[in-house]
Amino acid sequence: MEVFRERRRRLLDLIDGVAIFHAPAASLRNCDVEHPFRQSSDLYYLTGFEEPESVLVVTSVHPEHRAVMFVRPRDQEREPWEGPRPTPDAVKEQLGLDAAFGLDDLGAKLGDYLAGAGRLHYELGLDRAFDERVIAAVRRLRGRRHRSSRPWPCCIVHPEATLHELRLVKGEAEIASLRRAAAIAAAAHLAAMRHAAPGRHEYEVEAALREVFLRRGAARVAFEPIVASGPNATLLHYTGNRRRIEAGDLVLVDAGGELDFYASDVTRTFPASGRFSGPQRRIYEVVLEAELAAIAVVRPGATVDQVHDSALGTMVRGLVRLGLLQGDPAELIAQESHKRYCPHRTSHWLGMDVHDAGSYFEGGQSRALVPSMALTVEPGIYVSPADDLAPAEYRGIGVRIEDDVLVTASGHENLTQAIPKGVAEIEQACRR
Ligand SMILES: [Mn+2]
Repeated sequence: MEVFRERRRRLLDLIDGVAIFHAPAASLRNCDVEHPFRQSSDLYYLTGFEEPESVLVVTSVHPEHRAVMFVRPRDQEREPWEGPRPTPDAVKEQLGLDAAFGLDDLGAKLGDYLAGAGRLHYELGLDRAFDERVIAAVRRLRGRRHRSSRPWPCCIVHPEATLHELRLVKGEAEIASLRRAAAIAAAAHLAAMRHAAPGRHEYEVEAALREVFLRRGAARVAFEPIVASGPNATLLHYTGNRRRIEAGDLVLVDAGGELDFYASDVTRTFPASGRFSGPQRRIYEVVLEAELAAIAVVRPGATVDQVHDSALGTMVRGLVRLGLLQGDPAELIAQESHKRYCPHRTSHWLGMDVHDAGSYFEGGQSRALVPSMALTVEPGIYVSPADDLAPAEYRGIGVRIEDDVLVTASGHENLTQAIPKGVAEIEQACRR
């Protein structure tokens, strides 16, 4: 509980006014089956509370309260099915709040909490129905501006400017969770390398990944696993996972588990039959060189752009060397000719969300890294099977290599270092 209280205290230092965070409702999958519920990262970060539809109000303007929650009321009909819901009193006690109410009180009380706040910290657009309630409360306060001198929330600020700044720099407990999530990703990727073989299906490799994640205590995968064999590896977000793996295929596996609400996100690309072909190995070595060069840049003070530029420069020089691009590497990058083969950026923040909260720019400049940020490094080269301009031997090859990297005081720590990625290591791990 103390860690969540401390986070709310730190948020209060950043807000002047009121912040509202709310959990989604359980959502319908089909007929009367629901999607598994997963708490909102912002709400969990501040409370550790996992109930759907909960609303947290953090306020610096209320005379007595700083943190208040509204929770689903008890429901006699549902409880035999879902178990008892915690009462507001229990929630107040458990979470160390100043007050807690049933959600049915939200309409009446929201205006009271917003009154006097010149700023409302709230993420518009996540949930239109909830937006309506918040906007209605704001408009009612504005309607009183003739008779009340108290500020009303004329300014609505996205949490990127406040809470997400806190989430971007990880605390000790968060780093420990990221490490554990990285360790289960390592075990899962090794299992995938052992399972992938000509004649097996992509979904059988997916099953091997999921088995490790679940068995090692991940509540769920951090995102739908990608198991892309052969030409499927050139589709960036392929998640069909139905194809039969053929001899001579590369298999690209992009998968991570979510442990204690923290994600891992790792990609490895390996030969199904245990040995790279010549063209596969040449592309692979370019991507590997780029990934190592980019990781080497990660240290306090380096920018996200510098990490990306290091990877991209290495890949474009490699693509020229292999005859996939012709010309001066710097000019090719300036003209964006690389996008044919290297269409995506190199990094994203990693944390509770696999593409974690936090802005990538600061004062119009690429953001400088500071210790305890976590990011992925994941360059890739993808040659479409239909690319008539590419030498035939490279068509249909897709390679991405991705690790999870923590910025440390002296440089970086690769949290997923243990997963094979050198050519010889990979070939060995794939041979059963
Ligand atoms: Mn990623």
